[in-house]
Amino acid sequence: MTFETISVVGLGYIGLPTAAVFASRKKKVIGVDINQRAVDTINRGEIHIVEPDLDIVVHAAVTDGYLRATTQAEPADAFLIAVPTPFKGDHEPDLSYIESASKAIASVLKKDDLVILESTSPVGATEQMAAWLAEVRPDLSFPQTHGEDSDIRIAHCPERVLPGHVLRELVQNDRVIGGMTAKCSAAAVKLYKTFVEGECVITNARTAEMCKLTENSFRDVNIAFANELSIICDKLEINVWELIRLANRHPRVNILQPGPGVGGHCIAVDPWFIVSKTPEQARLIRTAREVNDSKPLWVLDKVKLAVADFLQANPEKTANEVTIACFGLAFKPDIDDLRESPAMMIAKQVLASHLGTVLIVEPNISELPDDVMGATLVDFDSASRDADIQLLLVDHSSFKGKVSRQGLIIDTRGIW
Ligand code: SAJ
Repeated sequence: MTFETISVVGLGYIGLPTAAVFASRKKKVIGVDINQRAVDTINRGEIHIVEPDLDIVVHAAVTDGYLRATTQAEPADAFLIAVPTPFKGDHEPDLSYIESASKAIASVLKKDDLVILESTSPVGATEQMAAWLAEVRPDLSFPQTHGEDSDIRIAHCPERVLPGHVLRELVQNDRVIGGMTAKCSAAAVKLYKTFVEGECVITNARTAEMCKLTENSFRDVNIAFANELSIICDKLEINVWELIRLANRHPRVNILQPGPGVGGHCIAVDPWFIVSKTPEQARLIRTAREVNDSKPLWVLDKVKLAVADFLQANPEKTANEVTIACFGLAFKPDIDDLRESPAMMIAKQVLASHLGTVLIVEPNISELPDDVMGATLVDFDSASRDADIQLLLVDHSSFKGKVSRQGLIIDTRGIW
């Protein structure tokens, strides 16, 4: 089996880098996305997302003729589905993007093709995808009914790359490959070995699905532990960062860092996929989500208390004369991604409830998003000079070592 043409469905933060890396290994890659603007941008050799060095790799792949984007599925030897899996209503996983992607490729499938689900998915999603494919193509046989003799091979291979380091981690990280049969796994390993230098470790599809959810839940639970400690320490008047540094000197203790909450599109979402399948059993995982989701509210209470303290110390002033500066909006340090960001949520609420001026320092953007339009985007020095309350929300490198000395400080990241 050879993979001359590879189709990547969903050209976002995972799909586009994956497509570009396959193309950089001289595979013919057809990228498919429903977003016409993204398709046009890529076909110009440009990118619509922010990720270091991705622009260079995509530009080369398109100019050399190995990568092309389209809105319509086309025949290929292997298909990788990398579409979003958000949750809906009561934290139930929404598989509708996987459903439309699988139905879109089903019509162009041919005997011996390989279909890989890369999207982070609840346990059972790969089998569900196989069922959707079979529904559209009764003329082909699938592993769920024909085992090793099936015409089509199917596997789950979750992505595990860290935003900001995607191109390096795509190549270097180990991959968990969960085929629906042994032949499916072997085919997927062969495909990934085109560029993966890490080990490709074989398991079944359900374990691969659960493995990805477990990795992100592990991190979420560990961050929740740190966040809960920070609230406890605040009550007990102990410096939580010093405490964690000391505890981490124990050879078997490794606590993560507290912050204003957990953001991004993965760690704050994926644990719910475990909770929604096994609500009775996943008690700790659910509580960790609740602890992390409530941390921004705790920070907002701290801001209210700081304003009250400031007014008490400065009785000549009124609330509308108090200036608050928010340092950082991104969901984590040194990126410009403001989506699903606890810092952004806190800044928005501060702006909505505070009567005085709100300043924002975010070195990675050039204009404020609509949600915080009423605030003023300023540089570090002006904010630290003009604000009465300094609220540090993101530990961007450029904020480190530059302590803001003026006014009351609320440091949610422990860098000041
Ligand atoms: N955070 C803390 N304290 C910490 C570490 C992180 O508050 O000690 C916060 C961050 O500020 C951020 C959030 O957690 O708001 C998530 O950031 P992150 O750097 O932990 O993770 P992501 O969402 O950028 O990427 C994660 C990674 N998963 C793990 O490290 C287990 C990545 O490898 C996955 O590929 C990615 O999720 C994904 O796509 O699932």
